[in-house]
Amino acid sequence: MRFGLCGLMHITSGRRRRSLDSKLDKLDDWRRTHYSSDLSPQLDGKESVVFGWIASIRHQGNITFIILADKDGFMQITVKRDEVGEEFYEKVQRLGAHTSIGVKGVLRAISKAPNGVEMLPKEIKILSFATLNPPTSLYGRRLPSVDKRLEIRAVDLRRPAAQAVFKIRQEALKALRAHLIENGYHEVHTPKIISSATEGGAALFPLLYYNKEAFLTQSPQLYKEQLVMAFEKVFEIGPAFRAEQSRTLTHLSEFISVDVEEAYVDYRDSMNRLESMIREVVKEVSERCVNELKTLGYCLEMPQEFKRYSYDEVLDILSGLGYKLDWGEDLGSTHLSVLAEVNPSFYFIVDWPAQTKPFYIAPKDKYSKLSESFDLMFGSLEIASGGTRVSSRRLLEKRLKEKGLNPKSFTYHLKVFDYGMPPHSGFGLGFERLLMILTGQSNIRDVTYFPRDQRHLTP
Ligand code: AMO
Repeated sequence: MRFGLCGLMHITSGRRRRSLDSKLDKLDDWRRTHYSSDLSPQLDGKESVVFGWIASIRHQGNITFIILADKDGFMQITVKRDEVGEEFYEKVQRLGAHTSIGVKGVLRAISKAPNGVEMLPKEIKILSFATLNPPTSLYGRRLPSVDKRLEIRAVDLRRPAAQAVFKIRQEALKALRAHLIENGYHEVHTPKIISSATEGGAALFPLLYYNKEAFLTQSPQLYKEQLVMAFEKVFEIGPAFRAEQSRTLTHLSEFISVDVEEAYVDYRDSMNRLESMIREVVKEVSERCVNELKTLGYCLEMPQEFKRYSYDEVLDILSGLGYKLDWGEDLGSTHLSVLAEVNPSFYFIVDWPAQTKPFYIAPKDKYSKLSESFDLMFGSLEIASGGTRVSSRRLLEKRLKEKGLNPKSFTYHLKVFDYGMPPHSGFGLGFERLLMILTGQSNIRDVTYFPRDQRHLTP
């Protein structure tokens, strides 16, 4: 059986698979000496062992060029028939894209190859055959739909553009964590199985917890607030679950929430922290992911400042553009699109009516209808929200009742407030939404390894 250029024949029968399995080599004591990123012309003449999967294979006369991909990039294996002998050469002719191999050989500097070096192989191990054609081409300009690609997500993630997105994800995560730890925040983990809603009753996933009803958490809100009593400055980067009723390009049923909470500060400090954290992440990503951003053909321009518009100012702007909104109403998608034309980059909307915000957000003062709250926007996309918290038990109970929630369901939380809850403030940031902005992707599923939404419970 000969595999075509970059392609594979469909070999689906069990007999065929068994026959291929019998042709596989064992890893034995072969171990990698170099990743593609370690290779350079300086290694000319050195022995090396490399592993990876075949990104492409091209036969040209008596030479076969294999482009081998590993976690860091690509390398070239140049198989010359007269140097490797017939048996080796025949073995190579059986290879096709996505096959996993190991190669031992000598490195040779050559300007045309990736990293300026190619490998002239001496031994090869075939470690697994790809027996099906993936539904997506790695290099195709026109991508199949996300739904199609998600069917074999593990292979779809081998696309250079996907690799670029997820390397940026990794760098962004590192930068977020480093920024918070360097600024004195303590990383925490809070329960994901909880007994009551924190972000309103509608979007909860119920589950059976022994013989009781429980829920997957919508956010670590109440726990992060409790933890400031002992640790003052805390953060968590973890999953949050929302039973979203609509399918959009910006909502997941399970997303990663970056939650920050701090004692003895208010919402102005939280906004400053959020802005400096995002600036740091953008700086790190643009410095460390130059190649990845180039692969994506994307560059994020940062504004001089993150402007702060009050809710009332936003209403005035919208009204000036012919979009009337009653005071106290939340902004709809049309309003957000209009605002995105006024400010397509990062900006805050602050001082929201208390009625639009959750029970734990503090009113501006005793008689005000406004709250000490903010949303961080990027054009029409909300990336984060936060605010000063209610720190008095009496007021929290009142706010719960106003929101139609039963204070009894929150007894475990309310009683903490009897032991001297300090004033505190914080925010929650949708990590995937931030990534959409960092990578220029328009569908949140493209920045998520295995997205969960109404349609996807597998893979
Ligand atoms: P909120 O509900 O606004 O606030 O959520 C915070 C941020 O999380 C992101 N987000 C989502 N991302 C993807 N899919 C979803 N379904 C989804 N829902 C929300 C958004 C949003 O801005 N406890 C408060 C935060 C706080 O006050 O600390 C909270 O969860 O980017």
